[in-house]
Amino acid sequence: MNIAVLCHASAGGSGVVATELGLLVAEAGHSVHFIGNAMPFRLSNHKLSDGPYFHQVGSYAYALFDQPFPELAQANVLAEVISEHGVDITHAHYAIPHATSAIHARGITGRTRVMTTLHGTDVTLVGVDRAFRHSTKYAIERSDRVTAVSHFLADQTRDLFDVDVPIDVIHNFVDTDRFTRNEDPRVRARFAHPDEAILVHVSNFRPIKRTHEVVEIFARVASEMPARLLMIGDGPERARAFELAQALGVLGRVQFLGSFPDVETVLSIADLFVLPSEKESFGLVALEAMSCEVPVVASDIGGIPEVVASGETGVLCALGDIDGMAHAALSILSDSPTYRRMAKAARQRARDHFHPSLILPRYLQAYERLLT
Ligand code: GMT
Repeated sequence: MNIAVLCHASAGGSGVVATELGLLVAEAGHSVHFIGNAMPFRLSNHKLSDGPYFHQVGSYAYALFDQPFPELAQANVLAEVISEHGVDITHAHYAIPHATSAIHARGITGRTRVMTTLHGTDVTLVGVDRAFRHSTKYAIERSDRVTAVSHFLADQTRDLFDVDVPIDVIHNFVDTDRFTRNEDPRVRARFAHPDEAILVHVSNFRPIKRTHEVVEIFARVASEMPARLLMIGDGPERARAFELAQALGVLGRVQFLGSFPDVETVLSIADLFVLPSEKESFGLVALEAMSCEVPVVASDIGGIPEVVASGETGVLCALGDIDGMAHAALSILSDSPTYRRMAKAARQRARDHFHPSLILPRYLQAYERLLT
Protein backbone atom coordinates (compact mmCIF):
# COMPACT_ATOMS: atom_id res chain seq x y z
CA MET A 1 0.00 0.00 0.00
CA ASN A 2 1.04 3.62 -0.55
CA ILE A 3 0.05 5.71 2.43
CA ALA A 4 0.30 9.45 3.07
CA VAL A 5 0.32 10.64 6.69
CA LEU A 6 -0.73 14.08 7.89
CA CYS A 7 0.07 14.94 11.51
CA HIS A 8 1.35 17.66 13.77
CA ALA A 9 5.12 17.87 13.89
CA SER A 10 5.35 19.28 17.41
CA ALA A 11 6.01 17.18 20.48
CA GLY A 12 2.39 16.17 21.18
CA GLY A 13 1.04 12.66 21.62
CA SER A 14 -0.80 12.62 18.29
CA GLY A 15 2.40 13.40 16.37
CA VAL A 16 4.23 10.69 18.32
CA VAL A 17 1.55 8.08 17.55
CA ALA A 18 1.39 9.09 13.86
CA THR A 19 5.18 8.87 13.53
CA GLU A 20 5.63 5.58 15.37
CA LEU A 21 2.75 4.07 13.40
CA GLY A 22 4.13 5.35 10.09
CA LEU A 23 7.52 3.81 10.90
CA LEU A 24 5.94 0.45 11.73
CA VAL A 25 3.81 0.51 8.57
CA ALA A 26 6.94 1.26 6.51
CA GLU A 27 8.78 -1.56 8.30
CA ALA A 28 5.90 -3.88 7.30
CA GLY A 29 6.81 -3.15 3.66
CA HIS A 30 4.45 -0.33 2.69
CA SER A 31 5.36 3.08 1.25
CA VAL A 32 4.78 5.87 3.74
CA HIS A 33 4.86 9.59 2.91
CA PHE A 34 4.72 12.12 5.75
CA ILE A 35 3.52 15.55 4.63
CA GLY A 36 3.75 18.67 6.78
CA ASN A 37 5.34 22.01 7.37
CA ALA A 38 8.08 20.44 9.51
CA MET A 39 9.45 16.95 10.03
CA PRO A 40 7.58 15.19 12.86
CA PHE A 41 9.38 15.21 16.21
CA ARG A 42 10.32 11.52 16.38
CA LEU A 43 10.98 11.12 12.63
CA SER A 44 14.02 13.37 12.59
CA ASN A 45 16.38 10.58 13.74
CA HIS A 46 15.37 8.25 10.91
CA LYS A 47 17.02 7.85 7.56
CA LEU A 48 15.39 7.33 4.19
CA SER A 49 16.74 3.78 4.27
CA ASP A 50 14.39 3.16 7.24
CA GLY A 51 11.42 3.70 4.95
CA PRO A 52 9.30 6.82 5.26
CA TYR A 53 9.54 9.83 2.98
CA PHE A 54 8.98 13.37 4.16
CA HIS A 55 7.48 16.05 1.88
CA GLN A 56 7.62 19.59 3.20
CA VAL A 57 4.73 22.01 2.77
CA GLY A 58 6.23 25.42 2.01
CA SER A 59 4.84 28.61 3.50
CA TYR A 60 3.36 31.13 1.14
CA ALA A 61 3.33 34.84 1.83
CA TYR A 62 1.64 37.60 -0.09
CA ALA A 63 1.64 41.18 1.12
CA LEU A 64 -2.14 41.60 0.89
CA PHE A 65 -2.88 38.84 3.41
CA ASP A 66 -1.85 38.78 7.05
CA GLN A 67 -2.18 34.96 7.21
CA PRO A 68 -0.95 32.34 4.74
CA PHE A 69 -3.31 29.46 3.83
CA PRO A 70 -1.47 26.47 5.33
CA GLU A 71 -4.29 23.92 4.95
CA LEU A 72 -4.68 24.73 1.26
CA ALA A 73 -0.92 24.53 0.77
CA GLN A 74 -0.95 21.15 2.55
CA ALA A 75 -3.82 19.88 0.36
CA ASN A 76 -1.88 21.06 -2.67
CA VAL A 77 1.31 19.16 -1.74
CA LEU A 78 -0.78 16.12 -0.79
CA ALA A 79 -2.53 16.20 -4.19
CA GLU A 80 0.90 16.22 -5.86
CA VAL A 81 2.18 13.33 -3.72
CA ILE A 82 -1.03 11.35 -4.37
CA SER A 83 -0.61 11.74 -8.13
CA GLU A 84 3.15 11.21 -8.24
CA HIS A 85 3.36 8.24 -5.85
CA GLY A 86 -0.05 6.69 -6.39
CA VAL A 87 -1.14 7.16 -2.78
CA ASP A 88 -4.05 4.79 -2.00
CA ILE A 89 -4.76 5.96 1.54
CA THR A 90 -4.29 9.24 3.34
CA HIS A 91 -4.16 8.81 7.09
CA ALA A 92 -5.06 12.11 8.74
CA HIS A 93 -4.26 12.37 12.44
CA TYR A 94 -6.73 15.06 13.63
CA ALA A 95 -10.11 15.89 12.13
CA ILE A 96 -9.13 19.51 11.67
CA PRO A 97 -7.13 20.65 9.85
CA HIS A 98 -5.63 17.41 8.54
CA ALA A 99 -8.74 15.44 7.52
CA THR A 100 -10.08 18.63 5.96
CA SER A 101 -6.92 18.94 3.80
CA ALA A 102 -7.07 15.24 2.92
CA ILE A 103 -10.73 15.45 1.84
CA HIS A 104 -9.85 18.46 -0.29
CA ALA A 105 -6.92 16.60 -1.94
CA ARG A 106 -9.20 13.58 -2.51
CA GLY A 107 -11.56 15.91 -4.40
CA ILE A 108 -8.73 17.40 -6.48
CA THR A 109 -7.20 14.08 -7.48
CA GLY A 110 -10.29 11.89 -7.63
CA ARG A 111 -8.35 9.19 -5.78
CA THR A 112 -7.07 8.20 -2.29
CA ARG A 113 -9.26 7.09 0.58
CA VAL A 114 -9.21 9.17 3.76
CA MET A 115 -8.80 7.55 7.13
CA THR A 116 -9.06 9.93 10.07
CA THR A 117 -7.80 9.20 13.56
CA LEU A 118 -9.26 11.40 16.29
CA HIS A 119 -6.86 12.13 19.15
CA GLY A 120 -8.80 14.41 21.49
CA THR A 121 -7.69 18.00 21.18
CA ASP A 122 -9.08 18.05 17.64
CA VAL A 123 -12.52 17.09 18.99
CA THR A 124 -13.03 17.91 22.66
CA LEU A 125 -11.07 21.16 22.76
CA VAL A 126 -10.43 22.92 19.46
CA GLY A 127 -12.77 21.06 17.10
CA VAL A 128 -15.88 21.65 19.18
CA ASP A 129 -15.26 25.38 19.47
CA ARG A 130 -17.83 27.51 17.64
CA ALA A 131 -15.03 28.68 15.35
CA PHE A 132 -14.60 25.18 13.91
CA ARG A 133 -17.49 22.87 14.84
CA HIS A 134 -19.12 22.71 11.38
CA SER A 135 -15.75 22.05 9.72
CA THR A 136 -14.94 19.34 12.29
CA LYS A 137 -18.29 17.59 11.81
CA TYR A 138 -17.88 17.75 8.03
CA ALA A 139 -14.35 16.27 8.27
CA ILE A 140 -15.61 13.38 10.43
CA GLU A 141 -18.64 12.64 8.24
CA ARG A 142 -16.76 12.84 4.94
CA SER A 143 -13.81 10.66 5.98
CA ASP A 144 -13.95 7.15 4.50
CA ARG A 145 -13.10 5.65 7.88
CA VAL A 146 -12.79 7.14 11.36
CA THR A 147 -10.89 5.78 14.33
CA ALA A 148 -10.55 7.15 17.87
CA VAL A 149 -7.82 6.41 20.40
CA SER A 150 -10.28 5.52 23.19
CA HIS A 151 -13.89 4.50 23.79
CA PHE A 152 -14.28 7.71 25.74
CA LEU A 153 -13.27 9.78 22.70
CA ALA A 154 -15.51 7.82 20.31
CA ASP A 155 -18.50 8.42 22.64
CA GLN A 156 -17.66 12.09 23.10
CA THR A 157 -17.39 12.58 19.35
CA ARG A 158 -20.84 11.07 18.77
CA ASP A 159 -22.33 13.21 21.56
CA LEU A 160 -20.64 16.50 20.71
CA PHE A 161 -21.20 16.37 16.96
CA ASP A 162 -24.31 14.23 16.70
CA VAL A 163 -22.63 12.05 14.06
CA ASP A 164 -23.65 8.46 13.44
CA VAL A 165 -20.71 7.31 11.29
CA PRO A 166 -18.95 4.21 12.63
CA ILE A 167 -15.96 5.08 14.80
CA ASP A 168 -13.51 2.23 15.44
CA VAL A 169 -11.58 2.39 18.67
CA ILE A 170 -7.89 1.60 18.22
CA HIS A 171 -5.93 2.33 21.36
CA ASN A 172 -2.49 3.88 21.24
CA PHE A 173 0.55 1.64 21.62
CA VAL A 174 3.99 1.70 23.19
CA ASP A 175 7.31 0.24 22.10
CA THR A 176 8.00 -1.86 25.19
CA ASP A 177 11.59 -2.56 24.10
CA ARG A 178 12.40 1.10 24.04
CA PHE A 179 10.31 2.06 27.09
CA THR A 180 11.79 -0.35 29.59
CA ARG A 181 13.36 -0.18 33.06
CA ASN A 182 16.94 1.04 33.30
CA GLU A 183 18.52 -0.43 36.42
CA ASP A 184 21.83 1.42 35.94
CA PRO A 185 22.31 3.35 39.24
CA ARG A 186 24.56 5.88 37.47
CA VAL A 187 21.65 7.17 35.37
CA ARG A 188 19.46 7.54 38.45
CA ALA A 189 22.31 9.30 40.27
CA ARG A 190 22.18 12.10 37.67
CA PHE A 191 18.81 13.15 39.06
CA ALA A 192 18.52 12.05 42.69
CA HIS A 193 20.27 10.67 45.77
CA PRO A 194 19.79 6.92 46.30
CA ASP A 195 17.29 7.41 49.16
CA GLU A 196 15.06 9.82 47.20
CA ALA A 197 11.92 8.80 45.29
CA ILE A 198 11.71 10.22 41.78
CA LEU A 199 8.32 11.58 40.66
CA VAL A 200 7.97 12.52 37.00
CA HIS A 201 5.50 14.56 34.95
CA VAL A 202 5.63 14.93 31.17
CA SER A 203 3.37 17.27 29.21
CA ASN A 204 3.16 20.36 27.07
CA PHE A 205 2.27 22.44 30.15
CA ARG A 206 -1.08 23.60 28.78
CA PRO A 207 -3.68 24.67 31.40
CA ILE A 208 -5.61 21.37 30.93
CA LYS A 209 -2.55 19.45 32.23
CA ARG A 210 -2.85 21.21 35.63
CA THR A 211 0.91 21.30 36.13
CA HIS A 212 0.47 23.45 39.24
CA GLU A 213 -1.31 20.47 40.83
CA VAL A 214 1.70 18.28 40.06
CA VAL A 215 3.81 20.69 42.14
CA GLU A 216 1.19 20.77 44.94
CA ILE A 217 1.06 16.97 45.06
CA PHE A 218 4.84 16.78 45.09
CA ALA A 219 5.12 19.33 47.93
CA ARG A 220 2.83 17.14 50.07
CA VAL A 221 4.86 14.00 49.23
CA ALA A 222 8.20 15.77 49.85
CA SER A 223 7.04 16.87 53.30
CA GLU A 224 6.72 13.19 54.29
CA MET A 225 9.64 11.50 52.51
CA PRO A 226 12.84 12.33 50.57
CA ALA A 227 11.79 12.93 46.97
CA ARG A 228 12.54 14.73 43.72
CA LEU A 229 10.22 15.92 40.96
CA LEU A 230 11.33 15.96 37.32
CA MET A 231 9.14 18.13 35.09
CA ILE A 232 9.58 17.34 31.39
CA GLY A 233 8.21 19.46 28.57
CA ASP A 234 7.44 23.09 28.10
CA GLY A 235 4.47 25.34 27.58
CA PRO A 236 2.39 28.24 28.86
CA GLU A 237 2.00 27.00 32.47
CA ARG A 238 5.69 26.36 33.12
CA ALA A 239 6.30 29.75 34.80
CA ARG A 240 3.29 29.24 37.10
CA ALA A 241 4.54 25.80 38.14
CA PHE A 242 8.03 27.18 38.73
CA GLU A 243 6.73 30.05 40.89
CA LEU A 244 4.53 27.68 42.88
CA ALA A 245 7.50 25.39 43.56
CA GLN A 246 9.35 28.45 44.81
CA ALA A 247 6.43 29.57 46.98
CA LEU A 248 6.02 26.09 48.48
CA GLY A 249 9.75 25.88 49.27
CA VAL A 250 10.43 22.82 47.10
CA LEU A 251 12.22 24.44 44.17
CA GLY A 252 15.54 22.84 45.18
CA ARG A 253 13.94 19.42 44.71
CA VAL A 254 12.11 20.16 41.46
CA GLN A 255 13.93 20.22 38.15
CA PHE A 256 12.38 21.61 34.98
CA LEU A 257 14.18 19.66 32.28
CA GLY A 258 12.48 21.14 29.20
CA SER A 259 11.62 19.16 26.07
CA PHE A 260 13.66 16.34 24.55
CA PRO A 261 12.76 13.37 22.35
CA ASP A 262 14.16 10.52 24.49
CA VAL A 263 11.75 10.80 27.44
CA GLU A 264 12.42 7.12 28.14
CA THR A 265 15.80 8.14 29.63
CA VAL A 266 13.96 9.70 32.55
CA LEU A 267 10.85 7.47 32.64
CA SER A 268 13.09 4.40 32.85
CA ILE A 269 14.52 5.47 36.25
CA ALA A 270 11.33 7.07 37.69
CA ASP A 271 9.35 5.75 40.66
CA LEU A 272 5.99 7.42 40.06
CA PHE A 273 4.28 9.23 37.20
CA VAL A 274 1.83 12.04 37.99
CA LEU A 275 -0.89 13.16 35.54
CA PRO A 276 -3.67 15.28 37.09
CA SER A 277 -5.08 16.43 33.69
CA GLU A 278 -8.63 17.69 33.32
CA LYS A 279 -8.88 16.46 29.72
CA GLU A 280 -7.05 13.46 28.28
CA SER A 281 -8.53 11.24 25.62
CA PHE A 282 -5.89 8.57 26.27
CA GLY A 283 -2.73 9.72 28.09
CA LEU A 284 0.08 8.26 26.01
CA VAL A 285 2.78 9.42 28.45
CA ALA A 286 1.10 7.45 31.24
CA LEU A 287 1.32 4.34 29.06
CA GLU A 288 4.99 5.04 28.29
CA ALA A 289 5.64 5.34 32.03
CA MET A 290 3.79 2.07 32.73
CA SER A 291 5.91 0.32 30.14
CA CYS A 292 8.95 1.46 32.18
CA GLU A 293 7.44 -0.16 35.33
CA VAL A 294 6.33 3.18 36.75
CA PRO A 295 2.98 3.25 38.59
CA VAL A 296 0.73 6.19 37.67
CA VAL A 297 -1.26 8.54 39.89
CA ALA A 298 -3.72 10.43 37.72
CA SER A 299 -7.15 11.98 37.53
CA ASP A 300 -10.06 9.69 36.82
CA ILE A 301 -11.18 11.42 33.62
CA GLY A 302 -11.47 10.90 29.87
CA GLY A 303 -9.65 7.88 28.46
CA ILE A 304 -7.20 7.55 31.37
CA PRO A 305 -9.17 4.67 33.00
CA GLU A 306 -8.80 2.69 29.74
CA VAL A 307 -5.01 2.93 30.21
CA VAL A 308 -4.40 2.93 33.97
CA ALA A 309 -6.14 0.19 35.96
CA SER A 310 -6.79 1.91 39.29
CA GLY A 311 -5.56 -0.13 42.23
CA GLU A 312 -3.49 -2.35 39.94
CA THR A 313 -1.14 -0.21 37.84
CA GLY A 314 -1.58 3.02 39.77
CA VAL A 315 -4.34 5.01 41.43
CA LEU A 316 -6.96 7.27 39.84
CA CYS A 317 -8.52 10.05 41.90
CA ALA A 318 -11.29 12.58 41.27
CA LEU A 319 -10.26 15.59 39.21
CA GLY A 320 -8.62 18.21 41.44
CA ASP A 321 -8.28 15.87 44.45
CA ILE A 322 -4.74 16.96 45.30
CA ASP A 323 -4.85 15.44 48.79
CA GLY A 324 -6.10 12.13 47.39
CA MET A 325 -3.35 12.03 44.77
CA ALA A 326 -0.66 12.95 47.33
CA HIS A 327 -1.99 10.27 49.67
CA ALA A 328 -2.02 7.69 46.85
CA ALA A 329 1.54 8.64 45.88
CA LEU A 330 2.75 8.25 49.47
CA SER A 331 0.97 4.91 49.92
CA ILE A 332 2.57 3.51 46.77
CA LEU A 333 6.06 4.88 47.42
CA SER A 334 6.25 3.99 51.09
CA ASP A 335 5.06 0.41 50.78
CA SER A 336 7.60 -1.73 48.89
CA PRO A 337 5.34 -4.75 48.19
CA THR A 338 2.57 -2.49 46.81
CA TYR A 339 5.11 -0.55 44.76
CA ARG A 340 6.68 -3.70 43.28
CA ARG A 341 3.28 -5.23 42.53
CA MET A 342 2.05 -2.09 40.74
CA ALA A 343 5.31 -1.59 38.84
CA LYS A 344 5.21 -5.16 37.47
CA ALA A 345 1.49 -4.97 36.71
CA ALA A 346 1.99 -1.66 34.89
CA ARG A 347 4.54 -3.18 32.52
CA GLN A 348 2.45 -6.30 32.09
CA ARG A 349 -0.61 -4.26 31.16
CA ALA A 350 1.41 -2.26 28.62
CA ARG A 351 2.60 -5.51 27.03
CA ASP A 352 -0.73 -7.34 27.18
CA HIS A 353 -2.96 -4.56 25.87
CA PHE A 354 -0.89 -1.90 24.12
CA HIS A 355 1.99 -3.71 22.43
CA PRO A 356 2.62 -2.68 18.78
CA SER A 357 2.10 -6.31 17.72
CA LEU A 358 -1.54 -5.97 18.86
CA ILE A 359 -2.27 -2.50 17.53
CA LEU A 360 -0.43 -2.41 14.17
CA PRO A 361 -2.56 -5.23 12.67
CA ARG A 362 -5.70 -3.29 13.59
CA TYR A 363 -4.52 -0.31 11.56
CA LEU A 364 -3.32 -2.49 8.67
CA GLN A 365 -6.69 -4.26 8.57
CA ALA A 366 -8.46 -0.91 8.59
CA TYR A 367 -6.32 0.25 5.65
CA GLU A 368 -7.00 -2.98 3.75
CA ARG A 369 -10.74 -2.73 4.32
CA LEU A 370 -10.63 0.79 2.88
CA LEU A 371 -9.24 -0.58 -0.35
CA THR A 372 -11.70 -3.39 -0.83
O1 GMT B 1 -2.71 16.70 25.04
C1 GMT B 1 -1.59 16.54 24.54
O2 GMT B 1 -0.60 16.36 25.22
C2 GMT B 1 -1.38 16.61 23.06
C3 GMT B 1 -2.45 15.91 22.32
C4 GMT B 1 -2.19 15.88 20.83
O3 GMT B 1 -3.17 16.14 20.19
O4 GMT B 1 -1.10 15.61 20.35
O5 GMT B 1 -2.65 14.60 22.81
C5 GMT B 1 -3.86 13.96 22.48
O6 GMT B 1 -3.49 12.81 21.72
C6 GMT B 1 -2.69 11.86 22.44
C7 GMT B 1 -2.34 10.71 21.50
O7 GMT B 1 -3.47 10.07 21.04
C8 GMT B 1 -3.42 11.38 23.70
O8 GMT B 1 -2.59 10.50 24.42
C9 GMT B 1 -3.77 12.59 24.59
O9 GMT B 1 -4.54 12.13 25.68
C10 GMT B 1 -4.60 13.58 23.77
N1 GMT B 1 -4.81 14.82 24.55
C11 GMT B 1 -6.04 15.20 24.91
O10 GMT B 1 -7.04 14.56 24.71
C12 GMT B 1 -6.12 16.50 25.66
